[in-house]
Amino acid sequence: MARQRRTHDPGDRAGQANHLDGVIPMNQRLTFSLPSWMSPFEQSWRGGGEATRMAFVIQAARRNVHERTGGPFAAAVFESDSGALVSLGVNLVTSEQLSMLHAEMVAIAFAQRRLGRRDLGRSDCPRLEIVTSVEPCAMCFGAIPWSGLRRVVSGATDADARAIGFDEGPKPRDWTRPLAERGIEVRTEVMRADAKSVLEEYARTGGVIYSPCDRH
Ligand code: AZG
Ligand code: ZN
Repeated sequence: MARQRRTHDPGDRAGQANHLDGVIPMNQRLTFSLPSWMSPFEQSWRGGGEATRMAFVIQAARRNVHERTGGPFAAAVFESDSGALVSLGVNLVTSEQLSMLHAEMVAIAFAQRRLGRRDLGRSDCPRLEIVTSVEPCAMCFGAIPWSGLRRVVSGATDADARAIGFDEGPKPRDWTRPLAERGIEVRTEVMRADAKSVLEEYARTGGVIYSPCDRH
């Protein structure tokens, strides 16, 4: 009988160079850090409505570009009614070398940790929304319903991100509809021109444009 191939069979690697030789061993804990400029920036939040929230998020994205701490994207979770800032995230893909660290993922993760719950949509808690400088990519689009967030506000569009070379992945063209069908309210193109100008500045100043499927 033919021997079944198992991916963890040590024989698979016999005589081959092990690409993990010399690489940091797998640890019990995965960490990533927010850039040091973010803490004072977060504390500067004074509250406000939708436009003020978006302006704050776009300013964070611009700062991330100027500080060269990641891609030209930021997102924040707010309490919809009070405007309290729950978390702020910026894109850390290049600085942390972790492809999952899109601004929205970082903001969602910090909101969940800060509140101590994965469900950000509990009906006995204040309604939460994510404000993102660029509309969610395929990954973040998927992550939003999993997080329980009730509302999404976005600035620049998928087309704006693609125009400077970002590949936003396989997302439905009418991406707001499946979210709306799940009871998630979506507002798009809020301060789009300002958010788009951050993308353009990043491209103009030589920022790394990575994609989901880089092949070398
Ligand atoms: C991205 N798109 C959004 N919306 N946010 C990020 O952090 C991204 N990184 N790459 N594309
Ligand atoms: Zn994303």
